[in-house]
Amino acid sequence: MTLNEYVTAHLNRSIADCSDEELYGALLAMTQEAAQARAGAAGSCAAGSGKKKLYYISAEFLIGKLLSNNLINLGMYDSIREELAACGRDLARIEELEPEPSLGNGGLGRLAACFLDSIATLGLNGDGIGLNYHFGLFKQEFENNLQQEKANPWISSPTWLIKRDVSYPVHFGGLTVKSCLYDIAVTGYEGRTNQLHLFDLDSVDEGIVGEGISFDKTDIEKNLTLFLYPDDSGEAGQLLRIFQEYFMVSSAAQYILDECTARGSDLHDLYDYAVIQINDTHPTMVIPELIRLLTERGIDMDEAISIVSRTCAYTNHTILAEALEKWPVRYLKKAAPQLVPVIEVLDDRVRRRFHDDALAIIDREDRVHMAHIDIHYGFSVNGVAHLHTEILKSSELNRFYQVYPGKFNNKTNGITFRRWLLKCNPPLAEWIESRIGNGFKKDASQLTKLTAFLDDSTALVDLQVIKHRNRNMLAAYLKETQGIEIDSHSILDVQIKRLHEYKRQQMNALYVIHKYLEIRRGNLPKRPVTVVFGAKAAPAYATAKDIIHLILCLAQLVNNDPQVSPYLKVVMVENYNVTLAEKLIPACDISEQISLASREASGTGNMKLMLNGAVTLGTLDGANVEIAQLVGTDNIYLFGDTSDQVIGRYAAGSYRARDYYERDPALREAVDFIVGPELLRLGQKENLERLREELIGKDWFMTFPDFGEYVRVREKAYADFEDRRGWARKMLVNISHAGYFSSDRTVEEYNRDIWKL
Ligand code: 26Q
Repeated sequence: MTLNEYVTAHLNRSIADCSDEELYGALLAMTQEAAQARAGAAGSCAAGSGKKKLYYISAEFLIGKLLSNNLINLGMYDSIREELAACGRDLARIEELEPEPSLGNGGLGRLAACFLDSIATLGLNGDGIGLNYHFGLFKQEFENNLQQEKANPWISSPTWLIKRDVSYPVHFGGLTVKSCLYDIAVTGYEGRTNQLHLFDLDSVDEGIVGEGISFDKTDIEKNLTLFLYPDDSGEAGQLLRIFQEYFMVSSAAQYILDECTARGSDLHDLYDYAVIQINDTHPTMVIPELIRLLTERGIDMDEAISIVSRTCAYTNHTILAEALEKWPVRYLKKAAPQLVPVIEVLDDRVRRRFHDDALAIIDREDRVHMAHIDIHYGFSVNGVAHLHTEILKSSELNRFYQVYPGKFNNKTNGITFRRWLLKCNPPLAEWIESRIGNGFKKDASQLTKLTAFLDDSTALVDLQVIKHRNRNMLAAYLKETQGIEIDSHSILDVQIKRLHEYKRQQMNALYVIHKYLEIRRGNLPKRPVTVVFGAKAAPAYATAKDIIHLILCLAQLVNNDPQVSPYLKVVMVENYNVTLAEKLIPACDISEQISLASREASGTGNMKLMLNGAVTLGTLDGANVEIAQLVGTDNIYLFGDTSDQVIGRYAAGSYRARDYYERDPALREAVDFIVGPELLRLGQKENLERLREELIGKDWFMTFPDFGEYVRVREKAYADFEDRRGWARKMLVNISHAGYFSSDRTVEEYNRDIWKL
């Protein structure tokens, strides 16, 4: 059916007479119908027709806008766009009307979304299960150079959410609620349609949200699914987080048991019908909850533990000790008292078997180590990049690796090329197709065919033209939506990711200060540089917010300095999200991946940027290591201490930031500038002084030892950029070798080694 036939039938009007809102509604409904038709179509699940099904449970699914993505995956995009264009209508404008579901923070949630796309594309039988947060992650606004958090309502009519007639009781201590379920169709590219199941609670009341994102943290029936990661610095916030997690996994466990029973399982063989991938520790309670439910249904404890242990697999996304969940037993007793005896049994067995505190589930301070439950009572433990998995095995989880070597495996992350190339960068996708055909859309490894053009002058010029066009598109978009002007002839140097000290946005900011001072001293760059930041800071993370404050003050200073602004511009985009990422990534020249070596589990922005022809400036951390191996050292800018050096320095406890500060005048100058008169005039003394103190007194993520080399290598990259042909060649090498980072490859490996669907 054409769009015109659809609107004629449903609205009794032609395209030309419809508003953009009406067209959006019609397209959403049409797409939803097409997706559901495919979900029901016989034979659509060739590769996934076995009886086992995957359940990917995650507290986050950062899916992004769905209209264009679904149109592409359903094969309707080109015809709809042309049909609209023929009536003088613009699909891109219509897409602007779609709110972005903000059901994730960053990498972990976006990975889950990429996996759903690949699972459906590969025809695998697998659904996602999570929560339907009404306001998702907060919306970021800048006021007086400070981050403010605002509620971010994204659920409005028309919506992709389809209410299902499914409900489960969830028992909290002293309170029983009934979950309800919404589904979002997940359309694979020329593949099958799976589902994202999002549990919610009818009694949740959006009206209780006051100023910013404040609300009564104790009124569980009204607040349970309001926000993703409410400020969890205080006890009430942490408790709410546990209530959310238990609500999610109890609903999920009941749903899975029902579905498997309906498909023929007698529950003794649950592992033949279900494999549950636990995305970080947030859904860990699904393990004790399933054990509890199986025993309730008449299976004895020993067997229940064994069944569940053969069903669940765990993915670790971090080595930061402070990010590993450890919940006081006291909290669990409040949120999910019925799980506590089960967890005690699990702990007791571990203690009797190993006699080792380091492997225990409940520690001496009565805290439950969630990851330990996953490792003992799951059959697989995977890291998300080669280096990360090796570090888990050799240090962070070494004791576990010694007792369960066979459980550990690596699955280097990936990204879906449908969204991160076809959707976000049509000019590049079309150019690639014109050179190597369209096989790369389903088999990303075919991108290596592009290496045939490494010495083809026309190809290299084409790439520069495409990049320039994308920078123009970005400039227009930022001007229109945020009032920000950028020079599309400048080098676009981009750092976009959650704000965290280990990711070291503060080191990038120190470079900006250094560059600013150099320009003021008359050392002018050959070509202007635009430094772009995009990042949200967790509401209770003071240092992260101080770093945002510094960057915003710097932007104000630099951009208004007539001596400097022709050469240097600093942009911090407001409310960085998937939608903005899709605009920034195709335009970027230099991809900042500068985490402290050993701390970034993988990174996935690094892959998206590489795929779109940006060259990485980074440390040997996470998946950067694998990027470097693929492109070779001529096509990536590496600097900084190695992970072994960093781990050694942490172990020795020998790092003293102040020594570097005292020894290195250029560093000292940049650090002191944070509290110099120029910035104090624009910012808050308290925040800026606190940040400088944090750096000199602690610098826990060791920016100072890497700073000098970072500056030198960054300057080298800028100098190399002037060899336009040489740079285009680097771009092409990066694009050609990005195929490895397709999430289709990652998901195939999960299926081969873990899920076995
Ligand atoms: C934990 C406890 C209480 C409240 C919140 C949390 C919490 C929330 C979010 C802990 C961690 C996260 C998010 C982690 C995350 O995004 N990790 C990233 O995962 C990516 C996908 O594997 C990797 O590429 C990144 O390296 C990793 O940082």
